[in-house]
Amino acid sequence: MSEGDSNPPQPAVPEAHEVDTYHVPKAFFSKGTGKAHLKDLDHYHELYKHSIDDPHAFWAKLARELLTFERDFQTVHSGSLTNGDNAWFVEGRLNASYNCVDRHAFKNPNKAAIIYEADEPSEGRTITYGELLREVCRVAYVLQQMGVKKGDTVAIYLPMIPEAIIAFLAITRIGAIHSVVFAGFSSDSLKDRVIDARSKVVITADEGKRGGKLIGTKKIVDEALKKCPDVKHCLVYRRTGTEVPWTEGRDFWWHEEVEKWPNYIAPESMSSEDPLFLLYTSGSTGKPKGVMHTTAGYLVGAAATGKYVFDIHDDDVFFCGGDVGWITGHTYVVYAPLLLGVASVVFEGTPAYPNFSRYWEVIDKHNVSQFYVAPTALRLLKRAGDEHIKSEMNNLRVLGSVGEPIAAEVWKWYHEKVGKEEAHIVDTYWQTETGSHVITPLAGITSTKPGSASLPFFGIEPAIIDPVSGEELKGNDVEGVLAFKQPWPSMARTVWGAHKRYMDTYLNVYKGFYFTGDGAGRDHEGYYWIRGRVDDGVNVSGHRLSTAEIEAALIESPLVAEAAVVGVHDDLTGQAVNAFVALKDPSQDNDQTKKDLILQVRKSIGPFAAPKAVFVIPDLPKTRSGKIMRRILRKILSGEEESLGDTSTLSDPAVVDKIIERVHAVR
Ligand code: 6R9
Repeated sequence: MSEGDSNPPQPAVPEAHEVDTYHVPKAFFSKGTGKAHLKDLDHYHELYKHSIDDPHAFWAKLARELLTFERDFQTVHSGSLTNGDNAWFVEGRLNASYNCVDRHAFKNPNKAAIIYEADEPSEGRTITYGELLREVCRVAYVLQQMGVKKGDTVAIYLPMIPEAIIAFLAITRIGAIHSVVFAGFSSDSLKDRVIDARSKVVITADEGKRGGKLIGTKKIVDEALKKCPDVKHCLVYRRTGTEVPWTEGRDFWWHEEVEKWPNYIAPESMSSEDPLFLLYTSGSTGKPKGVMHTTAGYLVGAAATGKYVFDIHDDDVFFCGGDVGWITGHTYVVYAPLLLGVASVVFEGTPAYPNFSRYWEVIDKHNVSQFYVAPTALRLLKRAGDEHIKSEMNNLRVLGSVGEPIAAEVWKWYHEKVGKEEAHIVDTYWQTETGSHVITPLAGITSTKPGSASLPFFGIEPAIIDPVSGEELKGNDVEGVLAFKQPWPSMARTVWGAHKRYMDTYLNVYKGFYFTGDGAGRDHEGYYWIRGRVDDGVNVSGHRLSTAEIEAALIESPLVAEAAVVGVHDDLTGQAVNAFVALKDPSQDNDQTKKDLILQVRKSIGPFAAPKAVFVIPDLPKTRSGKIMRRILRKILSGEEESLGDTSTLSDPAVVDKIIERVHAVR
């Protein structure tokens, strides 16, 4: 963080009288079992205090309650935030797929595990826990036959189909590590992630189907694998049946391979701290970070938040609209619902296909009790008009929000129109690195304020830190950056192959604390308000991107001398990517160049990262030490030219007027 790169100041914590407090709707208790897992807010406070005062006793009890360990642990936690060597449930042994599948399959083989809602509403199917066990075992066998061993990494590049979940669980069953790459990423991004993770096998599909459109999934994989000589095998699920290019000896059809193997394979015994998965997330430099989670701690976090935040009970049907390519899908499409033995809706499509009623129809059709989605989808649906909400959604008792701050008016719309004032809204704040929710209301328990993620989850001890002095700001009514004072079970343990980067990004910024990278305020009642990233992150439709990564993609073009990317407010996507480029040859400044540059980012990272606008400027605003002052670009874009602040530190202050001129000319 530096003067040049910090985000604009965020609005102060709203005054008490400006904010409405919402209590748990009465109707919440007339649905489901009629009771939340906790008694009331006092019960939360009591448990929370226990979780902070005696985390060992608290987590030991919860871990034993929620997970099945094949060998019990003696040491609940060792290590520290200062040393970056945290380990949980140390001597324990367990297997993730056993915990998600076997134990439910033995008890309730006919219970629904996955409800597949295909892109076309008429397709789709339900998979029971008994079936899931057989499918997972057969794919586990296939992977084993391909030479995948305990500790190896396997990449998943799949659309939102049940086979994605089967793949997760098959990999963990044999003790391998999954590394899912969101199927919207380009072949270049896939290649980088496959190489960094040293994945041996890639699991993919012939094509994807989303919003009525086909996506050439296998083609993208083929392109990536040209530069991944270490990938020996590619397992391909037939989703659409189209002809795809085939590399003999490397590519194998899923349906042909699984037929060869038996329906049961014993789960590999894993140590609590064995890696469970890698998931790449944007860093403040161009290179994505392979965030590593381990087995027991992550699973305890997923199950505990599933139980208390979403108030999941045995007969619930849980629908998380997030993609398995992001952490939200990992924890809340796959692990939380399956660990708790309930049905998880796997939705292949989009909220707009075949029309804007799709989510609501899915909720009715499957009697969904908890629905979880990002505000960007809600903004789209709110804008589409309330006439699309014809469904009754009678069983709905919890509505979750994730990925970015939710504006009060969207929150209220969610509450009134979707929830019909009968469902409890939980605005859940967390990150890829935290593994599961860290600041969040508990469904059925916590009174909420639109726009606030409310109170810390068990074991999370937040600190608001003054970014200038580095001192913790005690008491209420404070504003600063958000950090955590104690380790918690589901925190990431390292960045794959780059532990120093892990330490420098999260644990060395404020010694003894975990630094989230977000600005936040704590109001007069101790409620937390997340302000957004203070680093170079941009949040587009709930996708976390780094400006550095997009800049790196732009600079790959031979036309570009320098590039600066900023996120600016966008009504629909939350933030939008705007790119400023200085060209090597100024005569190339034309529409085609701009189109090419947008294409360049699409190709290099993925369509979701494409700049909404590209501005060609003579030079970037830079300090004398060469630091790009993105703050100035952000202000110009948001029409705040009058309050650019001190520009005298720029190496060429005259450049500012030229940029303003350019931005105006384009608009
Ligand atoms: C789960 C997920 C993490 C970043 C995080 C913050 C933003 C997430 C939020 C939220 C405000 C919420 N964020 N949830 N901001 N309110 N409820 O999104 O993980 O992709 O790693 O992004 O998203 O800025 O630091 P990830």
